[in-house]
Amino acid sequence: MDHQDTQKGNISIQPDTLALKEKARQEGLETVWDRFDAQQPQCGFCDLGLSCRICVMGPCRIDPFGEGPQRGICGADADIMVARNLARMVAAGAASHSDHGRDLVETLLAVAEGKAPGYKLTDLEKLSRVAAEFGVAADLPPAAQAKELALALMEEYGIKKGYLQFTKRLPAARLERWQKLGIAPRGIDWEISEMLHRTHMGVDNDAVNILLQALRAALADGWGGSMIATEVSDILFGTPQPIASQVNIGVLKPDQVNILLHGHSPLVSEMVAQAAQDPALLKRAKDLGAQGINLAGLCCTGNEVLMRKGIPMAGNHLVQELALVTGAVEAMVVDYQCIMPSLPDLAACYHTLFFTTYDKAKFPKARHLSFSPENGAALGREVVSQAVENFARRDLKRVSIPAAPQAQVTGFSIEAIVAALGGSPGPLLDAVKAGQIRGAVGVVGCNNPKIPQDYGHVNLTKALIAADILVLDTGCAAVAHAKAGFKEPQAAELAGPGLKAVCQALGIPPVLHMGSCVDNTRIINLCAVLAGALGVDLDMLPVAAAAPEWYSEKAVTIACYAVASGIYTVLGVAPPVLGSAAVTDLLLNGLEAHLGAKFAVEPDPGKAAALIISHVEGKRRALGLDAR
Ligand code: BF8
Ligand code: SF4
Repeated sequence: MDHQDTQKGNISIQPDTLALKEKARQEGLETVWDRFDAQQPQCGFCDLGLSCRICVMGPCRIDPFGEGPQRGICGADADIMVARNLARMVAAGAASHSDHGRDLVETLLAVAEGKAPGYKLTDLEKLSRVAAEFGVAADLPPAAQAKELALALMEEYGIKKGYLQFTKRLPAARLERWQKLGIAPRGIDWEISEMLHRTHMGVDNDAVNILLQALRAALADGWGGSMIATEVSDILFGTPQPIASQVNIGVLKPDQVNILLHGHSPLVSEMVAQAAQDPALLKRAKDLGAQGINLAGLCCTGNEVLMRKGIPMAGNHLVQELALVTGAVEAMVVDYQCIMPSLPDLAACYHTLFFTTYDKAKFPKARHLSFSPENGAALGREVVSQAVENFARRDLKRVSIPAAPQAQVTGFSIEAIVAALGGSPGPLLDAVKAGQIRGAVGVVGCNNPKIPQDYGHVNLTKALIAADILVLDTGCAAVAHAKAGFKEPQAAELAGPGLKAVCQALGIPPVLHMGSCVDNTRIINLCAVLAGALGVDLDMLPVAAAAPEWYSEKAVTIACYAVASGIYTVLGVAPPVLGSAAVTDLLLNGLEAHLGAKFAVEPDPGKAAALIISHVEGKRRALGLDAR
């Protein structure tokens, strides 16, 4: 199924999406699919990576058929152009998640200094554990530990001597490979900024050399900025533990004040969640005729508060506009990333208030409340208070919540998985060795209107669990899986006999939610733990990753750090590299000799599953485990 199906109107496999898209059509409201259609045909040069607007001698294009120009005005050929474009995507993706991590570190410091009312140090055990990795003395009181840790984490962003601290979590063999290739990550900002420098006109003109730095920038995110985001979020708000919740647009309540939490960071949403429990605000909501204050998440902010608080999930990337079309949302509060610029206009078609909270992520027509660690708690209260007052303005004639919520269990941090296994990863390894579980695959990433929403995620994952492969998920993929019912313990019935028996014995679903997109670092950390326990490098493990419906620069970065970490990665959408045979060959083949892993591109979820299953069985064989 390719994007032509989408153009024929096959936009989603989800009934709630289809019903609300129809409501939008009836009300004359434009959504992402209308704009997608209006953009057809999309630019073939850009699709192949063969256009460049890095400087204003250009823009330039290269003719893929060999008849027109084969070089840009500066002399860049197809290989240079494609490599530079991909590398800049990686740099932007790494910058996004790593800057999110920086916001957490800034707040950690403010909390340690007693300047952030409403926030606290929640997981002291993790604080000590991570602080110890940075050489912080164990006998300091928590606030002092947090301060030293925050200052040490800030240094990870700058010019470091040596390599990022979290890379020490890896087997030595992996670090040695990186050092040999010159891709062991130094400072986080250093790698991102060097990537931009090297892709300026006339700097690095060797496609392979450019791509190696792209891998290093991606590793600076995966084993740096994103990992910092995950660890510090756990320290501040608690490490997730299994918790029951719900998913799909049916989590909005017709008789309550509905507030949607959208974006990526937990810093604002945690404060909104605190304020929503304030007795005075709850009383005011009741006085205005609402039965309560209902919070629901979208995208990765939704994943953050779902994992830690069980706040239900309204939907993933392609639902963000339609959630407003329910007419039942009093307020949407956003932080940053993946927030469609169309939202404020759509909110204005209803009574919905649209709040922006970061000075680095403003939207015209939004109500802007400027967040800082110092004022976060007050800001949360302000959002909830305005949302409550807005309940009276809801137009009941335009309300439609076309689905009943689906149950899910979430909250599978590594700590929670190890606890479910009885305190050590041993039983998981035993099940893998015995062949009951063949391997594990991270199915992650976005929605993309080129693919019917959730078709890729749900069908790939269904095939993997049926083949006794444990699926770990994050981001928008996780929402798709939950809506399909894969995150209920009863979903064990959908798994092959081996995985089913393990899930039933432990009372867990066959698809484990590990969090938001920065929490892909939980997956690579888990791989490092398993590799360490087996005494092998990560590329020896029977594991893989897949991003069936990815759209964003961040997803390219994640895929790059997965492959550089030794994890075979299958993409459902081709990145814009096919204009260079050399770059394409490097990604699909050449990397493997150096990193033990490579990319594949396969839009058909059935065929992607076959590739992954054969990879997992091949790795089992190489480890001397039974293979099918
Ligand atoms: O960081 S999966 S659409 S929401 S980029 Fe965005 Fe993609 Fe969703 Fe989360 Ni991740
Ligand atoms: Fe054209 Fe080269 Fe400038 Fe790119 S950098 S726009 S290829 S002249």
